[in-house]
Amino acid sequence: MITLYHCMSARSFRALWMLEEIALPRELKMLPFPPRVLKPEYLGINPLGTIPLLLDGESRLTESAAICQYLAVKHSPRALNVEPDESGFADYLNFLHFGEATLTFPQTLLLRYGQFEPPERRQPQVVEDYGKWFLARLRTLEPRLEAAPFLAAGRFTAADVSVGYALMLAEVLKLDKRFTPAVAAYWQRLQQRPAFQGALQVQAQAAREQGVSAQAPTRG
Ligand SMILES: N[C@@H](CCC(=O)N[C@@H](CS)C(=O)NCC(=O)O)C(=O)O
Repeated sequence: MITLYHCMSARSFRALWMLEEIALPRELKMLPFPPRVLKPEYLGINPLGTIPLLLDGESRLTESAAICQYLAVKHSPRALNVEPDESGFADYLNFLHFGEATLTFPQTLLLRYGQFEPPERRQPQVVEDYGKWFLARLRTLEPRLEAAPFLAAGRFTAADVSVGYALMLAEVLKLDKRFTPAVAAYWQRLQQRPAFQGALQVQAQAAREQGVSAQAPTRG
């Protein structure tokens, strides 16, 4: 049985969305955010203190893009995964990692210096600069999404989950109004997926059942 440690709408949402797409049985353990402060015993399970943490037998993963890749390779060959012999394999790997490494990195600076730090430590210039930085990188997807509904191999894959989460976070950060047209349409398409909707419902229900605030810290 897979166990996923998750905070409301945080990067671990990528893993939860994947699990919903594949319909895999799993145990979902909700944590308050940030767990290293509000649930220090979690450091005994994950010394990094970060989420996601996915446990699957002997396997242990703490990187959301790696979890998407792991679940796709293991449980969704030729569907959510793109195989090395398929055209689109390189695009698939590239966008799977682009979602976290290139898109989500600047977003974390907006969260920290726009919302999480106490007012006297906030940095409006960082928020402005890295918001522009994020949107400039996102714009590189526009021609691709004008030509195809998804990022790789002509179908919805784990790469779309990875990038889709960055778009979800962009909405929280109120950057979605500045999406280019094909990116905005893509984001609408992704949100209509039953598994995306299912993941939102599952985390809300699990938060209620486990006594964790259903208010995502990133939605502040
Ligand atoms: N690159 C990692 C980053 C993991 C990460 O930093 N997660 C954040 C939540 S989105 C976290 O746990 N922050 C709490 C902390 O750093 O204490 C991934 O993609 O999963």
